[in-house]
Amino acid sequence: MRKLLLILALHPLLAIAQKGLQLVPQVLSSPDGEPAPVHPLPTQRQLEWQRTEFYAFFHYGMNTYTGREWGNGDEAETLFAPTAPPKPEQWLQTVKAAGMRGGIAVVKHHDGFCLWPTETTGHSVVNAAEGYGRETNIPRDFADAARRLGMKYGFYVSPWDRNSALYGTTRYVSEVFLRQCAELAQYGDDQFEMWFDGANGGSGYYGGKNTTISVDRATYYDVPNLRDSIHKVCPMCVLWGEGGEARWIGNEAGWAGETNWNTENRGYAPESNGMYGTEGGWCWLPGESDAKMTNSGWFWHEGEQPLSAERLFQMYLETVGRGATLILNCPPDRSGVLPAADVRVLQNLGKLLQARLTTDLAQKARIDASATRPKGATRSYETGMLTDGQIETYWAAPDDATQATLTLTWDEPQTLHYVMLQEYLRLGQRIRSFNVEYSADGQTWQPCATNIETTTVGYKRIVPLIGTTANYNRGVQALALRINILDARACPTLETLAVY
Ligand code: FUL
Repeated sequence: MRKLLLILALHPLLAIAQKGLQLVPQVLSSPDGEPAPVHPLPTQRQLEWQRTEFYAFFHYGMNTYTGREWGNGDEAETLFAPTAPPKPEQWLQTVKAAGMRGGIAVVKHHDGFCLWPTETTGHSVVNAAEGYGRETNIPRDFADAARRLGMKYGFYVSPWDRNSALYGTTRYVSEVFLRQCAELAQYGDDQFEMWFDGANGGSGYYGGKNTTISVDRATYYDVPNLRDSIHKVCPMCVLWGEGGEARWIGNEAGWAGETNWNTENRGYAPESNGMYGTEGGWCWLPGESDAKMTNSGWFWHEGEQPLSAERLFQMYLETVGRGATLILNCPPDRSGVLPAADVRVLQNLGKLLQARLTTDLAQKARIDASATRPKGATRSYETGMLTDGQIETYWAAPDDATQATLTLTWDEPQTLHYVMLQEYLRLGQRIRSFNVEYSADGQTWQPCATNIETTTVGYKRIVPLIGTTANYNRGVQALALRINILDARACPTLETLAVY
């Protein structure tokens, strides 16, 4: 008995219980002296997803042929009648030239029509118009094309189904929706995102009931089961929206907040907070901005026009350049290809991105830091890590610093347009505030980007030095440039610093 008492007294949990619950923060030191992480942190899957940055949305399906945006679900399958075989390879090739790294194809919209031969419903290409319609299998051809082109791919599958007679019952979830997702997972274990729309409009055909059905989208779709099942087959597939691994940016106009935290209080924060996220939120939930490249709907419509390449470039700066990803909708037409006018604009967008954001002038600058963390056993945190092109190396300040200045100096005056910063997100999002100054003579300093809210950095921040995303022309003439980090949740880290 005495022995037992002794064991109990030595047991650490018991010791805590005796003293009252005193949790002592445990800081594990790394042999490399890396900064302690600021939680929450991204999963590997989320990190790789964030690195996709810019990709396309392809809204194509029954609505392309009916001219609608939301089909009711009672459309005859034979209305799906492509005038030529749909060519996902042309879609992806075009957006690759525009600087995009992948795409998401809509394979089932709210009307329930499936663009692959599913076993879950007859409302699919199996019963489409004879010929090209019936031969269509978008998931198969889209995944094949993406692999050939070395691009990332995934599918949009609408949880809301205005065709299904089972919608609203548990059988719809287990026998239709989850099985459709499982079928789609079979088109490739290398998918990077599955897109689950939040729309649950209510009214629809529903197998002839022509009624209104409401569900609680937070609980109805068995998301935890869905997420586990998809991840078993597609380990790197982020479940967007209903799936809970990335958040809607809160608007469809192609902009994220200048202050944009990757953290959020999932389940409590309103979607209207999507632009900004929440500092100190309990989960990692990075923002994705969905926007259209045309002046009409998500699906192709007669007479629509693409926006200009300049406008799309600005959208890029206001989404990717503010730490969100951009999924830009490019709608294929009735012949199953992107129309010539859209292709031209996308080519021009690719040229703008190439001309304005690829020649990195930081590569030929001397970079000094006001303070740098001491070298570890195998790792250095010197400013050279900012420009080495390696995503797993980074510059970091010492533990006691939440402020630091990075100064770039050139031998000759330079014309500068943008500063690009990336935090080392494996250690969490840290920077709260910074500013940028330039010097024409290397002695006296002037503020630049003064109309820009220079707060968070996150995955990527592109700061237009002239203070607006709306035009490019002038730039800033400088012999030196400095970035002053003014406040951070813990000592700041930066994985990349580039200047264009
Ligand atoms: C919305 C949908 O209702 C639209 O039709 C479109 O698919 C868009 C991307 O998401 O919520």
